[in-house]
Amino acid sequence: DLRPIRSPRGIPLLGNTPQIPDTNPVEYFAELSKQFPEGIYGLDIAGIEQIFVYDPDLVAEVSDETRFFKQIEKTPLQHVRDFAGAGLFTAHQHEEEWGMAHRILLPAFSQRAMRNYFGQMLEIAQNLAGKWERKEGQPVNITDDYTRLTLDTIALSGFGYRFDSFGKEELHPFLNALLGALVESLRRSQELPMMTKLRKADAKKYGENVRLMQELVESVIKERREGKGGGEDDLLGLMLEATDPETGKKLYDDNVRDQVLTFLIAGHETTSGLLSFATYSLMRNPHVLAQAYAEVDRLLPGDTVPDYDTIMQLDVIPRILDETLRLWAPIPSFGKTAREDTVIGGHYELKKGAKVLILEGPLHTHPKAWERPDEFDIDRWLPENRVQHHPHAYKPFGNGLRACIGRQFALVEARLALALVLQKFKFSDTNDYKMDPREALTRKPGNFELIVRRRQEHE
Ligand code: MNH
Repeated sequence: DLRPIRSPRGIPLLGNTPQIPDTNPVEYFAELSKQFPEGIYGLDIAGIEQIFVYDPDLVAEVSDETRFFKQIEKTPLQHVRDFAGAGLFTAHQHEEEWGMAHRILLPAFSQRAMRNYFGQMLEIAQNLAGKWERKEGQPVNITDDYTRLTLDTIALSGFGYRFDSFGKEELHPFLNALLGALVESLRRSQELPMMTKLRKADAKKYGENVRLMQELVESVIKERREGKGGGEDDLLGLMLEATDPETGKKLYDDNVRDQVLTFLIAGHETTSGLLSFATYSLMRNPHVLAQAYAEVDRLLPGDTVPDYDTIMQLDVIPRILDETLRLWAPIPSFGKTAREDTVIGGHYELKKGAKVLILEGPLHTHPKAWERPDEFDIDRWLPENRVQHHPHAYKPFGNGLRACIGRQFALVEARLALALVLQKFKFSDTNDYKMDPREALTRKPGNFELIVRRRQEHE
């Protein structure tokens, strides 16, 4: 019983391309999903048929790695590859570089390995707290400060490199270059190549942004080669020295450059978004905020300095993070490609090479899998409730072999940052912030400002 994959009506030759907004395309895709309750629809974007999937049972099939894989060519990631090269995130599955780096770096991301990064994570979290203490009673841009936190944290713990972002008023030029490059690469993936060729000034700016990022990375590597900063067993140490157990080879020099850039990007953008959306969600859910305050006051009374074991004992804060990742996944979609002709859900025919995008927003709120889907309810994540979840209705870290390698790192860092911030501060939202998500590969709240104040005893 084959059924067609439905689509909104497009225009001859151009298909659906003109309908797709330049800003926040994934938000638009999520909005469209409401017209297709069957959990799947298609769009013709710049000549490529793109299938969107968000029914948990369809996602379960697309998560089967014998049938689907992560493809880079002819997806938005082919443009991200302009600057991230054969780094883990944008490497082709068949490329030798992916397997080598994956095997070399995986042990550095195990739960056990997290203890080694804790000192650096704490140092940077304390820099954030120090800044907010100096800002007493003033509005701070929450998202920008979490971006400073996560960028400084991955750079210091991964590469022994200090951005010192909290010492400066302006965001580091690396971040502007990254944003510019991400926006341009996303735009290229949504237009016909002939349109890209016409935008000469944008191409020049793109080249400059990419060069700025690569030069920074080269200076990080150079510092290490000259014996400055960091230990031998951090990420950069492994990238430069470790041999892959399977091939017996070390990573190639230009691949080290691609990996460092990849980790500087992938290692901060998303965690910053997570912390920002979590803070926003706490402001909107005072009863959850109260639970979080009670937890930090119990485990970290007064100005107790958090240690790793205490952070791992937290219970409310991790559930806040889980629920935030459900409603505000920082990477709102990820793509998979059919290895062969196949049928999903018993009805929908996909040809070999068919491109599927999993839409996390609609998946994470699908009524088949979630009760009161729009409610921020951290009790879904109590152990006794967790076991009842649909196994494929929650994918904030992607799926399978190409799922996020930095998950534990992100979660330890975010637990610590949120615990320290809640131990010391209260927020007030005098401007009545309205959520304004901004997509650039990942999404974060735009212009999210709150007033920060030091908490007093019994507040
Ligand atoms: Mn992360 C892949 C989400 C934090 C490094 N990450 C992915 C994917 C998702 C994702 C989704 C899969 C994308 C795809 O299929 O195309 N990552 C997150 C989220 C957070 C996060 C939601 C924080 C919250 N990621 C981090 C951190 C690091 C990191 C922190 C590094 C320290 N992530 C990666 C890398 C990959 C990845 C590297 C690519 C892995 C691979 O393909 O082998």
